[in-house]
Amino acid sequence: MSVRRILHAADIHLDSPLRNLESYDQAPLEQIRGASRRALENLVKLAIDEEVDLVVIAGDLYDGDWKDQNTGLFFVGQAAKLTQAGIPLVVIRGNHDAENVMTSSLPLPKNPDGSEIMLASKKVDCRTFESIGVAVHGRSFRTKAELEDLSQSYPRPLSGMFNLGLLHTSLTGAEGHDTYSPCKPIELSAKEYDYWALGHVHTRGEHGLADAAPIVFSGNIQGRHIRESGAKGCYILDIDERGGIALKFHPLDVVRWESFELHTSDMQSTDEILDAYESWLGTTLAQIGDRMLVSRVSIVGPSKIHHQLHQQRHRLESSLRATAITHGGGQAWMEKFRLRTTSPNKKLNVGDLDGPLASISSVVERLRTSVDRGDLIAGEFTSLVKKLPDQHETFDPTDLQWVDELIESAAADLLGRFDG
Ligand SMILES: [Mn+2]
Repeated sequence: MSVRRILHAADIHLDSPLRNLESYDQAPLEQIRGASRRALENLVKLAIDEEVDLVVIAGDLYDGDWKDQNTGLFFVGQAAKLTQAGIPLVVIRGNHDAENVMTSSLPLPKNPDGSEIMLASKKVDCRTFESIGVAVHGRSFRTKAELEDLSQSYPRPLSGMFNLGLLHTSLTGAEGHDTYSPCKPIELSAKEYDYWALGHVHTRGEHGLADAAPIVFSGNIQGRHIRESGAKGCYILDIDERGGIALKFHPLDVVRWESFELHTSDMQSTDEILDAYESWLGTTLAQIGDRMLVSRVSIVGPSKIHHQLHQQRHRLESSLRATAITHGGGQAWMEKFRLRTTSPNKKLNVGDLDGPLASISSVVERLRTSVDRGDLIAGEFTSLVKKLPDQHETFDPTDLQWVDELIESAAADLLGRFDG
C-alpha cells in the first residue's frame, strides 16, 4: 500500500452566531459572520488540492439546531464537492449537533462507494475503505450530554487495515469544555487502533502515549472569540506502507483572533503605546497573510503614567481603534480594550496623606478589600445603567475582575486629578 492521506478536522460549528459584537461600530460583522463557512470551503479546497483519500470530522459540525435550512444546505454543497472529487467523508455528531438537538435534516450526498457520510448513534458504526485499506470506527452523540465513556464499546481493530477511531470527547477534561464521553489516553491506546481523531476540545494538541498511536485533537477550524486565538485548522496524516504517520497542521481560518498585551512600566506617554500597537499590528499582519485580524489590547502592570492612562482611557481606546483602521489596510480591527495598569506605588500610605486625598484613598482601600464590593457597585449603578443606551461594556457586578478593574480605574482617575 503506497502513501495514503487522511484529513482530520473537528468542531466546524457552522454558522456559529456572533457574541456581543453587533454593538461595535466598524466591526467587520460580515467577515466574522461568514468565517465558519469560508473556513469549511478552505477545508474542502485543501482536501481536493492535496488529493487526500479520506476526510473525517470528529463532531460539532453544526453549532446547534439550524436557524433555517441554509446552514444544512451549505454543508450539503461542500460535502457534494468532496464526493464529486471522489473523496469519501465520515462524520460523527458531537454535543452541539447531537441527534436529539437537531430538529430537521436534509438528505446528504453518498460517498463514492455508496456509504453514508454520517455515522450512527445507536452503537459504534464502521466504514471500511478497501481501496486505501482504512477502517473508521465512530459513534455519534445521541443526546447533548453523553456522560458515559462511549469509547468503551469501540470494537477490536480490523486486521490488515489502518484503524482510525473517530470520537467526540473531553478526554480527561479541559478548561472551558464540558465533560462529555470522558476517557483516558491509556484506555484509547488499549484499543490498538492506529490513530484517534478526536473532537470537542477547541485547542489542538496531541495526547498519545509514547510509542503508542497518536491521540489528537485537531481543534476548531475557525476561532470564534478572543479565547480561541491563534491559527486554527486541520491535520493531514500521511500514512506510509508500514502504517507510520506523518502529521501536518494546515490553517483554515479566515479571521484570526490575537491578544496584544503591553507592559508600560517604562513608558512616558500614550504615543508610545500607539507606536507599540502599530508595530505589533505590522508584524502580526505579515504573519497571518490575507486573513482578517481581530485583536484585543490589554495594557497591564505597574505604570508611571497609570493615572494619566485612566483619565484618558476613552480617548486612548479610540486612538487604538483608529490605529488598527489606519495601519491595518482594512484587515485589522480592535475588538476590546482592557486597561489593567497599577500605580507604581500602589500601596499608598494613607497616614502620609491629608485632606481629600486621604479621604479618597481610604474609601478606595475599603472598596478594594470589601467582600461585598460587587453588591456595593451594583447598588450605586444599576438604576443609572438602565437609563443608558446600548453599551459595549457589559455591566456585571458579579464579575469581580470587572468590578476590581472599575475600582482601580476610578481610583486612578480621582487620585490623578488631585495629585496633578
Ligand atoms: Mn463539542
